[in-house]
Amino acid sequence: MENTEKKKIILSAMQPSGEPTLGNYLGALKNWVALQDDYNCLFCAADLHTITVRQEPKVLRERSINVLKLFMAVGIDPEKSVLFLQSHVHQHAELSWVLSCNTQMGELSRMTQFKDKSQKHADNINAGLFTYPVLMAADILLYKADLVPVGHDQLQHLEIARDIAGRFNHFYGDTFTLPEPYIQKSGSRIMSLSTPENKMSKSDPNPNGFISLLDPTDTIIKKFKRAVTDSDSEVRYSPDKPGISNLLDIYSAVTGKTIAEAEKEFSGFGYGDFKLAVGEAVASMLKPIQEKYNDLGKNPDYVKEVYTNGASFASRLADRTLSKVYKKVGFVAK
Ligand code: AQP
Repeated sequence: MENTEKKKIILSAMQPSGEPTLGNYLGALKNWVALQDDYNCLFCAADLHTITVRQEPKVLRERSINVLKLFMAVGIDPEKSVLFLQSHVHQHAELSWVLSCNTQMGELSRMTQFKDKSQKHADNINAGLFTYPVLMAADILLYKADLVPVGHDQLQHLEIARDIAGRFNHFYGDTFTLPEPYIQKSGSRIMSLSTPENKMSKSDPNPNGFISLLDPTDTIIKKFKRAVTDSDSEVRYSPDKPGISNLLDIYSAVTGKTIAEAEKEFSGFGYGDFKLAVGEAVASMLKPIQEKYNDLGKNPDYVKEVYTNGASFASRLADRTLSKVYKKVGFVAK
């Protein structure tokens, strides 16, 4: 990343909480690739965030590297963008502490993701789950990100990051850039194949609910064949047909055809033919990504070099902000 260019800064992250899904690709990764030429981009595997839900340490380590490999396999170019692991840049956790002392309990308790996740993980409602938005604010503010690509589910977290930044600037003088949401042009919310009322998630315990970016072709076809639809047989987009509408969204995003074109293409065909066509389109889109991913697997030294260089670059940027913050709050310089 050329720091001297006057391009706007974009930061985005993905949790290594499972194998990234088709939802992660269509809703985030595909857009990230497109942003690289016009912005200075930093992309990280958000491993610090991931431990808000209990993880198997060995699996987390593997998934963290795999997420970075997938970033590269989908087309994020380490020559253009900064790729790193969040835990490799210690300033994230340090800024998060300072920001948490400038965040109100009341603000955090309004976060819907906290309410959702604490219901989902009722046996482990830890303080990290509650303060998650503060760490996310630190991720963004450390790099003076102008823009943060967010889905609607993350808008509330971006707003709190802006509130925290604004409050800090008010008390201590101008320090942080107030980030704006970058609402992506494409990328509707992809829903679960087994429960189309819920979004497709990589940590879904039911593997039939999601398409992993690494699923082999026959698994992809099988999962689409099993996708929950309805008793009707018409391929039509409608709120009372969430399963078929989701498949139409996927087909449209993958082929570039409009929903109307897709409906026309499958008019008179049964669900079986349609599901097979969606499965085949997804599998052929993922094939080159999987090939690149497998090639990267043969070159772990290169992958390590990418995330090591990424972390040292990110750390230098982050340190400028953190040093300024420490000075402003009254810590003694080393
Ligand atoms: N189903 C989805 N459709 C469209 N976009 C999605 N994203 C996630 N799921 C979908 C987008 O992917 C980016 C990275 O997400 P994340 O890993 O930081 O967390 P998440 O949104 O919680 O993703 P998951 O897959 O659902 O993870 P788990 O299972 O751990 O909760 C974000 O930009 C998100 O909008």
